[in-house]
Amino acid sequence: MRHLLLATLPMILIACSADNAAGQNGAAAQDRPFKVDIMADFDAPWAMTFLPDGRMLVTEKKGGLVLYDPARKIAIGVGGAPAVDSAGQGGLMDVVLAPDFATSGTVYLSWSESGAGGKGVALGMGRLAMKGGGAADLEGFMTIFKASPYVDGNGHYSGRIAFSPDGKYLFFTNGERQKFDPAQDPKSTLGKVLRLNPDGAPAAGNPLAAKGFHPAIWSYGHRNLLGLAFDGEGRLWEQEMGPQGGDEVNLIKPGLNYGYPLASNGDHYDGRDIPDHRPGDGFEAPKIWWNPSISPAGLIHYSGDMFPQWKNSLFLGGLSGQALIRMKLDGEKAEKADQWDMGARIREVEQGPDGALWLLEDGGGSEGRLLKLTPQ
Ligand SMILES: [Ca+2]
Ligand SMILES: [Ca+2]
Repeated sequence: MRHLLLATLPMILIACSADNAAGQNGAAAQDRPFKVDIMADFDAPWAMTFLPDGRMLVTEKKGGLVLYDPARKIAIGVGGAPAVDSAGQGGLMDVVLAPDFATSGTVYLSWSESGAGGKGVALGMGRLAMKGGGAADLEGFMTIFKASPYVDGNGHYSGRIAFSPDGKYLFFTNGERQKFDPAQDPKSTLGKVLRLNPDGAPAAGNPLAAKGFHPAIWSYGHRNLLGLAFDGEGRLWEQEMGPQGGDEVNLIKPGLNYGYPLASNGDHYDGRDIPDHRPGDGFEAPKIWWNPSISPAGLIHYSGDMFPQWKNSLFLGGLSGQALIRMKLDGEKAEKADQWDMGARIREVEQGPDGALWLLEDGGGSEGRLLKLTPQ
């Protein structure tokens, strides 16, 4: 049963198979420190986030926002989410709770839409409210920021959201929309990490505003930024899908230029060379890169107790790489640690309240599964 087709029903029991994903991958399961339980199946899910009570919100590419209760395996379609343009790489994208969610109920979403000039990624907020009969709504939803400019095409929206640990700032990623040069354009928000106030206005004191850059810009020279996470010591880490052979994990510092499309350890898909990162070239080099590409998706910093050996690690999923990837942090250093074949495109990673690791696959038609990883 596909819950999205029944999104108008207030409560839908997700039918999910009792198959064991670990078994599906045969002998590889023995090499893993985790077992995999299949919890639910969504329609091309994109992102998830946990509520304080253990339920989660899941976005689906075509625009569905789902409130899912893992304890009861019940999913509710949430009303009030914005209309999306889901062509190509577009859709309903990230979902993140406000730092004061426990009292405000505020939820942030990002999505792609059509507008003046073409298409772009937008950011909005609303209040999650439970209604009678088990229904849920986002009340008072409003758009608070839009990428600029909107341009034609259906790719590289990015749209990741992360709050600073002090809760004062909302960091938001805008992709370069497969247009290359906007990543270096000081007036455009494309190909940038942005720092906003929680109401969506550019934060005061951003590092390049006095030099005439768009006031929201925190760092620039990025391509398709599909993961953003703070570590336990307040550093901001970002991952981006690079050109061929140039996927990156970057340590984001204010005002720096990360090089795209002037420097990349990969090269253009049409074969044209892009100079690799070199010391002294004026561009900030990635801490980790992949060649061949793994097509990274999602990013978390692990702080849980369930897998103590994973403390102070970053995790991301691989789309073309069909993997779960762990990286080990040591201050400003990062290195590749583990890469486990998951046999499916992994779109999103989250840490659950008890320290379990949760993954979302990328597809529809029973290929958009929610997986829970716990110790073997
Ligand atoms: Ca998430
Ligand atoms: Ca290169």
